[in-house]
Amino acid sequence: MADPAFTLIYWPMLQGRGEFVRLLFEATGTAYLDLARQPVEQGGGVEAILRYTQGHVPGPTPFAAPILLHERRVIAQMPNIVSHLAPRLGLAPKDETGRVWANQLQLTIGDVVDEVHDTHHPLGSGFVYEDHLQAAKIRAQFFREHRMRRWLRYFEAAIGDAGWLVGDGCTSADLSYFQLVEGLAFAFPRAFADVRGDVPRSLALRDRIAERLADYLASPRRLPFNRQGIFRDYPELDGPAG
Ligand SMILES: N[C@@H](CCC(=O)N[C@@H](CS)C(=O)NCC(=O)O)C(=O)O
Repeated sequence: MADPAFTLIYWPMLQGRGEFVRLLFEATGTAYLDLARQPVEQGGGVEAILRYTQGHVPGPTPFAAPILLHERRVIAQMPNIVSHLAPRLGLAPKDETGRVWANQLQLTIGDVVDEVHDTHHPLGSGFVYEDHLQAAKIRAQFFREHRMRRWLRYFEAAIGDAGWLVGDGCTSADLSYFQLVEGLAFAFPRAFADVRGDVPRSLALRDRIAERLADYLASPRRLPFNRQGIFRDYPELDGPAG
């Protein structure tokens, strides 16, 4: 069989930012090579990431994963990868206004992802979680009380009567929002329970996407959320939402 046209390179043990890319392929039945999840002898493993981020491969060097290889391009930055893939996979709005809006939402989802990461790593990524604990509790409480409901209400208000974030069909932004909602529900179950009544359209969108992705979500390709990814279920960081 010919090699797939698309190669994703991402940390093999966690969903992280790579999952936002993976969902585009999985939702559209697009073949892709998940390179770092292949054996090292076949060019996979963490070594695949390092080959690119350490500049051992010709072309522009990405700073971090996720990385997409497509044709002769090496593309990094999660929202940038999504905006490259969406029109090619039938997941982009048809008009330019819609595409700009979808991209804006995607970048905003990236902002939320950064904030969620900082709830458990407020001092930066150079320390183990235990070193963050005191600051993480303060940061997570702030996120729960002042940010989480606000973020979710923002996306809720963007969902139109058709039930999608942009226009009248499913776009890449919806798939990424699904992942965000799932991640928040996993990481902050208590806070999420407080907020869910405010966001019925978000929950309906989440369920619709889950249905579309049912085969993938039940497959071993979908890694479970874990404490290495962006969304981590530390009970000491959960609590009431504001
Ligand atoms: N803004 C970038 C962030 C990329 C990023 O931080 N990737 C993490 C994994 S999710 C990483 O590999 N970090 C390694 C590093 O920063 O050295 C994006 O959205 O892709």
